[in-house]
Amino acid sequence: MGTTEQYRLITIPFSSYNDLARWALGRGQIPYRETKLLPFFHVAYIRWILGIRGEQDATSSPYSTPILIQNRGKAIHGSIPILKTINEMHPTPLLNTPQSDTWIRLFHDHLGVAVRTSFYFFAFRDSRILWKLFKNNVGWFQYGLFRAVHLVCAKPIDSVINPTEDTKNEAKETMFRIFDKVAATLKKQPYLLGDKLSLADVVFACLSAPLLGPTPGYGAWMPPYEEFPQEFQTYVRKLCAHPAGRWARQIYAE
Ligand SMILES: N[C@@H](CCC(=O)N[C@@H](CS)C(=O)NCC(=O)O)C(=O)O
Repeated sequence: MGTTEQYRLITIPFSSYNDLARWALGRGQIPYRETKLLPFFHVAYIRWILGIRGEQDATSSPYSTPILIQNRGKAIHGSIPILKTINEMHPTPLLNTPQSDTWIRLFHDHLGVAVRTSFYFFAFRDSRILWKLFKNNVGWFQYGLFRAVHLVCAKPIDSVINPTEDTKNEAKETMFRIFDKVAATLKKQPYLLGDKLSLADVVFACLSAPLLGPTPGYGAWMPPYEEFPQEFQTYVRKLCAHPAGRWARQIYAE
């Protein structure tokens, strides 16, 4: 990778899809600047200031984050394309790639969404947690603007960003179903694809991180778990104690 290349990462900072991109850049030792955006503002910024529109997929809009922009203007849209590009561009591949796609699809399409839904359900419902999360992750101007807009349009904003009780319950089931599947595979081998670390392992560990904390090294400020309701605390304790959760924490720490 050329040393003159400058990289800029556009994020909604607390999302684990974005942490996956940060992980890849860190692992590839690629210096970058992060532009951190709050939900809704990300659409305006990506669409009208950057003029970028990505592919819509099952889990997000055409303006979803992360987006990696190179100084020549090329934009890579999406956590998995960013991870794969960095892996391939590096002089020696960082990770094994063969046959990881089935796992990666499962984690990207289902695990990441279940983590996002679970975390946002509990964090966004409690305004003290929500405002702390926003305040500690972006600059004062963006935070103040969001609060001002929220004063006038709280209802429509909350109806878009707050998951429902039903989707939260489905997300919890998905989490344990995927954790059980991962743990069953790890009974036979140390990593998901055999005896070497692969992209699939990293995607699992990074996308799960917000529910396996505190995870030192997470690239955004996250509210302490003690401030969340009991239901959330019991849920994350179970995930952390699950064999797949213990294994993911190890991978994440490496
Ligand atoms: N397919 C995307 C999913 C990422 C994703 O869901 N990002 C969320 C983070 S909260 C997002 O930006 N959502 C806003 C949107 O879809 O406009 C990827 O892998 O990067």
